[in-house]
Amino acid sequence: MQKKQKHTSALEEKNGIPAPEITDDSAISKVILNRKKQPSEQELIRGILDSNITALSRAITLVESKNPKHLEKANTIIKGCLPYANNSIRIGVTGVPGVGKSTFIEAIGKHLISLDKKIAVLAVDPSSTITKGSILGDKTRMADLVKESNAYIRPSASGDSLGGVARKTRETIILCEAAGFNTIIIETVGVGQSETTVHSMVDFFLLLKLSGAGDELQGIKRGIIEMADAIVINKADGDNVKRAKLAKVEFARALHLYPEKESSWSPPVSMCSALNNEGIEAVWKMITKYINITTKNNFFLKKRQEQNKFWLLQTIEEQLKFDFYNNKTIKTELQKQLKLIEENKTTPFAAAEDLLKLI
Ligand SMILES: Nc1nc2c(ncn2[C@@H]2O[C@H](COP(=O)(O)OP(=O)(O)OP(=O)(O)O)[C@@H](O)[C@H]2O)c(=O)[nH]1
Ligand SMILES: [Mg+2]
Repeated sequence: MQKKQKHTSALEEKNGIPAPEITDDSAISKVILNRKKQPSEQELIRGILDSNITALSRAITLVESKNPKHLEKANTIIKGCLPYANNSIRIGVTGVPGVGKSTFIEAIGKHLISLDKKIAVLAVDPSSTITKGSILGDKTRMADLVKESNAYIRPSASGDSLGGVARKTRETIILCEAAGFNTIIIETVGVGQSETTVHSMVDFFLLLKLSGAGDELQGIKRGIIEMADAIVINKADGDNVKRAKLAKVEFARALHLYPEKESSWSPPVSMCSALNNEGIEAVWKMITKYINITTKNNFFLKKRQEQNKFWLLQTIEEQLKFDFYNNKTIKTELQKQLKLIEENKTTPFAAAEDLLKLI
């Protein structure tokens, strides 16, 4: 009750936007919870601002939909929620399949809940764009977190392109923040392009590593190390502790070779056992330290602004591509040009030029 009043007055005070005109609380919840009825955009906005999880989930489903009508609704909801977004710490967790990302997120998530935080866990999963599966699909690795009322776990959206999935995730972050989740954790597999995408939407980017796989520095993409704000060696338990310590030294040495970051933060290397809940608190302390330092030197805000600019351009690109490939004339002409290419009657460049001239 108190929360809603805060929302309403903040909205009106800050932006002069009138709050959604709904007065009867029980009616709203009933409408939202009644799955047969489609709640209006205003009802969903109000529900989200009231931290109603059903409203949040329904809004995210609209964001993820391919139906243009749903997307229009989703846009209205996002706009309505935007004044309340931004007030969170966004953390990206990456690492190869099986490194323990989900286990780690569950462990740190539980710690955060003990600190009275509200956390939302999302995923960007490049494989799901192909298989329509999801790395958080079964939620089995977060069995405890799922039960917490202060945690919201949303399996990754599927889509035709990473760009599309990324956009949906960005919008989902906004909705979760408006619903009062103040810590957003995004899991992504450290293969392909997804980590670059996630890096561009979080404040802190954490790379989980394993030890004991031969030469520690082999097979690590330089780019990911460069993006990392911290490297945490997971599964530092049992027989593995010694190797984990060695890996820690190796990684610290490797990180030393990179130039100082604009944030003036030197990415540290630490160890943990997500399974045994060891070293998790220390990771959170480290993230807090990062937030403090970068808030003071203004890098935190600057990074978010840069990310917003990047996303503006990214969205334009996605939209142009979408409009292009869904244009009827283009669709027909594209088939013709593909055939001509098969028959060696044109070059890819000439074909592209011809097609682009059509718009
Ligand atoms: N010994 C040990 N095992 C762990 C630890 N963390 C995770 N595991 C195990 O490693 C396996 C993979 O863990 P997940 O958390 O699913 O790994 P993930 O990185 O999320 O995997 P994907 O989502 O498939 O990319 C599971 O069997 C976990 O129990 C740890 O700290 N120590
Ligand atoms: Mg996982």
